[in-house]
Amino acid sequence: DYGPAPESAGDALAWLVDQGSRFGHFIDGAFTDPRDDFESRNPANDEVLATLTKGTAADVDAAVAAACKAQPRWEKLGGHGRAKVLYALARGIQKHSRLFAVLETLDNGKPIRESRDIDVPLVARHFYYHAGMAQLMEEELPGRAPLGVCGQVIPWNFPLLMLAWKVAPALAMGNTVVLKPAEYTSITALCFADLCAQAGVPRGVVNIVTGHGDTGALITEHDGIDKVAFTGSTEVGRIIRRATAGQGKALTLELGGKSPYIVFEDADLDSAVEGLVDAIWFNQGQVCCAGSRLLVQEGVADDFYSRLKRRMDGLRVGDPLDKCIDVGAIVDPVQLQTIRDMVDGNTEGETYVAACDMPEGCFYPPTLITGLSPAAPLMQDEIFGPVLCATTFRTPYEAVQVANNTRYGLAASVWSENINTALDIAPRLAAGVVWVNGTNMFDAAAPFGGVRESGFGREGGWEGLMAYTRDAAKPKTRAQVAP
Ligand code: TXE
Repeated sequence: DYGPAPESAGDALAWLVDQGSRFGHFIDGAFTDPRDDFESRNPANDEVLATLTKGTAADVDAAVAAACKAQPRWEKLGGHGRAKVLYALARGIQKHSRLFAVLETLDNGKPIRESRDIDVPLVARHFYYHAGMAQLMEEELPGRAPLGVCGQVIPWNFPLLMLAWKVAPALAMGNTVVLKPAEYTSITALCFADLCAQAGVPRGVVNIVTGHGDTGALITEHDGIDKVAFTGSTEVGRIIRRATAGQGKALTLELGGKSPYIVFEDADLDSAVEGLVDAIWFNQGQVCCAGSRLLVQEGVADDFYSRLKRRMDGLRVGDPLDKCIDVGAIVDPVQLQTIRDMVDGNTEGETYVAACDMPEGCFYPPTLITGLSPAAPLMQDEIFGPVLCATTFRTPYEAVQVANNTRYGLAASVWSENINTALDIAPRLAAGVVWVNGTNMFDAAAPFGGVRESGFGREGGWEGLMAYTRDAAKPKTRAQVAP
């Protein structure tokens, strides 16, 4: 019994058809004429969902000019006034949650269960939280001022959630934004733009420009931008850091990861196996903080691997709209090829591929590679796919050494039934967040971000809000005084 029938794509496709399935940018409160420069496809069946417009220098100039013009009035509206708008956005997300969830699944390939139960609820929570903070800050935050116009570039793995992480705190603190979604997954951002127009977001406060990396660079390097917030690859993060360094722009970067998942011999092994389903097979492993590096204490390694393999065989890979699916489609054939190349290029250890039925197309099976040395390329490089790389350790000291043997530092998980072990190990790990007997837990109130090559700055919580303000007594940056 495979349970209920697949979610119907009907409403979402009807919405796309209503829009003509052709999109321009959203600038100064209205959609620009579509130019059909590139396509957005459903990775599960390769069907074209919509045609999109490439953001040119003139488009980015227009978006930045609209954001600049709108910013002073948005700031003067005050925390309570801005909260009203943010509450309206949160309610709008909830009201249209099914539409957003199905669009996200169609465009990205992630299981509907995830977009419906995780992504979209977290998006609504993010807007509610920041609406509340906007109200609170009116009294609680004297001496801070908004930065001005924020240029935000986001990736394809959590399209709407990454938009919420960027837009909600920026707006709460009185900034205006120019955001570029990833080229593979722009549709929910455009649907959000539509919601902005309905929810009473003043024109120019939110601007969405679509396009590829060159459009992203036009935004991040634009003179009229005061702060850049980027989530994506470490390579592009490096380019952005270099380019913005001389411009006096505020910058936060949330980049890649290779997060350790440490299982001690006294852990509840079944819970730790279940945790791995979330850590590495959630969103096909296309998660910056995925627990992609498994470290198991030697004495329980064989037992743990056999339980894990049994669980892997039970995972269902297939149509992302099917509510019973655990693992959906990889976002794009290029990403699929990258995963294949990395796994095929590996010469170490033993590879186990889940014995599940595999559909045709842009899918990759849940994979476990054991017996890797800590320095093996697969233990060091981010795969960004449903591939778990494993090694063993003997002592807690060795666990910490191996866990920290990485250029990244985004997240970590520690599994032990002994609270002393967990609390002893957690602070020794070089990671922005450490989960104990858990994984991938997020909340709008909890700051998230990395150390080392995983980036800097925090999103969420108090720290995330502060990253969208400046000391009101200090002079503005160059962009902030530009006409
Ligand atoms: O990322 P890019 P890609 C990692 C993951 C993945 C790899 C490549 O390992 O396999 O990166 O993915 C925009 N200036 N992560 O190529 O290129 C781009 O248009 C400004 C981890 O998709 O970094 C998109 O909107 N912007 C990660 C966004 O940057 C530029 C999530 C991300 O694309 C730009 C995604 C430029 N020069 C990938 N070049 C995470 N941390 O969650 C590209 N972009």
